[in-house]
Amino acid sequence: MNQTKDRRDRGFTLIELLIVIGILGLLMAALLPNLIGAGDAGNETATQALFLDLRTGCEAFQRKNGYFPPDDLVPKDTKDEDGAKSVWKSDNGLNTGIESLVAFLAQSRDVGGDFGSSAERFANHDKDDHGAVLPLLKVRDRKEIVDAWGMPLAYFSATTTSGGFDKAQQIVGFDGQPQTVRARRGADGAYLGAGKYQFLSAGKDQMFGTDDDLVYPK
Ligand SMILES: [Ca+2]
Ligand SMILES: [Ca+2]
Ligand SMILES: [Ca+2]
Repeated sequence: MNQTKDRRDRGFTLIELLIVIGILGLLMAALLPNLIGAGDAGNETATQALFLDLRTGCEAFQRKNGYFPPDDLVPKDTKDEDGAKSVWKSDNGLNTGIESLVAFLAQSRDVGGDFGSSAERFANHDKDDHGAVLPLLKVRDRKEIVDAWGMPLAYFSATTTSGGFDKAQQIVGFDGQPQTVRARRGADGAYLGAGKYQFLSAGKDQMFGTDDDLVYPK
C-alpha cells in the first residue's frame, strides 16, 4: 500500500517537472527575441540621446566661435587651461572627425559642460596620443566618443575653409578593421554644405553604410 503511494508521488513529481520544463522552454522561446529587441531599442534611444547631448555642445561652441567644431583636428587658436598654447599632434587618419569634436569640446567648460563626467562614452580604439592634455578629460589620449553598441561615432562638419562632407573618414572599433565612412547626403542627393554638422552611428550591426545606421540631424 505504502509502496503504491510512493510510486504515485514520484510519478506526479516527474510529470510536474516535465510540465515546468516545457513551460519554461515556451516562455524562453516567446520572450528571448523581445528581450533582445528591447536591448537594441534601448541602445538606439541612448545613442539618439547622445546625439542631442553633443548637439548642445556643438551649438554652444558655435555661439562662442561662430562655426561648429571642425572635423579635421586642426587647432584654431586653442589653448590649454593654464593658457599655454596647445600643440596637437597630427592625426593617424583613424576616427579623426569624432576625435576632433572631442578635442574642441573638451577645451573649456563653457562649451563642453560636464563632458568629462561621462567616462563610459569615451574610448580610444586607435590608441593614439593627442600631444596635449584635453582639459575637461584630463588625459593625453586622443579619445573618441562611442555609440551605445561601443562603435565610435562619425562626425562631419564644414566651414568655408576646413573639413568637408565629401571627405570619407576611416573609423576603427573593437575589431581593429578600419571602415570607410561617408557622410549621409540630403534629400536632394547632395552633401551638406559649409556651416553644418552631422553625426553618424553604425547602429546595431556596427557597420557603417547599412540600413540600421543612425544619423543626426535626420
Ligand atoms: Ca586618431
Ligand atoms: Ca583615438
Ligand atoms: Ca549599420
